[in-house]
Amino acid sequence: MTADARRLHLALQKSGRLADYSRQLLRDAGLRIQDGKNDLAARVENFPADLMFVRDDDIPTFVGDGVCDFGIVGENVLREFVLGRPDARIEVAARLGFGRCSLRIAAPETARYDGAETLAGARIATSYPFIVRDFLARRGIAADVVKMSGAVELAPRLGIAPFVCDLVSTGATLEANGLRAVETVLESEAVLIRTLAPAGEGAAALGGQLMSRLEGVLATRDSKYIMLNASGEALKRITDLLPGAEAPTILPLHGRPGHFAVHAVCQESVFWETLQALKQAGASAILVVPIEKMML
Ligand code: PRT
Ligand code: ZN
Repeated sequence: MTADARRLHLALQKSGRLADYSRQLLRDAGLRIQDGKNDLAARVENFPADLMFVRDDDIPTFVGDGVCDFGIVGENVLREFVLGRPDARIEVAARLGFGRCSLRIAAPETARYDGAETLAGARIATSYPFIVRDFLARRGIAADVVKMSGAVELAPRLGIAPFVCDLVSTGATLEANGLRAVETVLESEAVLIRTLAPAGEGAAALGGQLMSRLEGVLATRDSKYIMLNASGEALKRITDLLPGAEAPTILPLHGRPGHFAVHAVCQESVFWETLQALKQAGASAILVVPIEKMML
């Protein structure tokens, strides 16, 4: 393949919890995904990239082998894969902030639990045997890990294992099955992964362009532009309160000596509590506006 003919290959989940968010992220980065008949692959019309739609479990393999340059997958799936293949040629290029969940060990609500030592000699059913074994090994606990590919929460009732280790977001599934979380093994969110397999110069340049667009989208997601007025003596208190703002712009207000306009990009969510605190600190005419595009 010649360098100028090179297109990037991206692996996304075909359907499931990450599928819509993954496509939306690419759209937000300005990529127009061609609506085709083929639901396994799609071309990006305005950027040299092709998308492959696969099971999330296959994404680390494709990226590690260099079949795909990038992929979007949950950290839970990535970590399970990497623990099984420590030489995997994959790096995390960005944390994406969606698909948040935690991998937790749970026990029947009525069972006694006095800390991780309670797990010694017990059986734990999970779809993530490498992660659970690693968690136990780090604590010097010997337990029996049983792999199940689904319906893990049924294991205690079926007599397969008294403990389970499964993903939890709201906790409703655990509750519905009479289980309670006792340990958090991993906090997870979707990540953009990138191959470390040799990909040629054309791919490196394209990858850089894609990353710079995605970083722009991620930076603006929670970012807000905040404007307010304040008197000179309140400035220090106010700028200390601005969440994630590095260097606010401070401009004198025309016709109001000793008063200033403060403009800042806040790289974190701006909550009502923050606005109230700003007001109490002496800010007035506070305006918070979304940022559409940003290139860092
Ligand atoms: O078909 P494919 O293999 O691609 O998809 P999948 O069925 O393996 O995965 P999918 O789409 O269910 O999840 C994809 C990724 O989303 C996971 O690998 C996690 O990184 C992330 N994620 C976020 C979750 C959850 N939240 C989640 N709640 N994955 C699974 N769950 C399960 C949870 O285990 C429970 O059974 O959803 C159920 C509801 O959870 P509660 O706690 O809200 O009741
Ligand atoms: Zn899966």
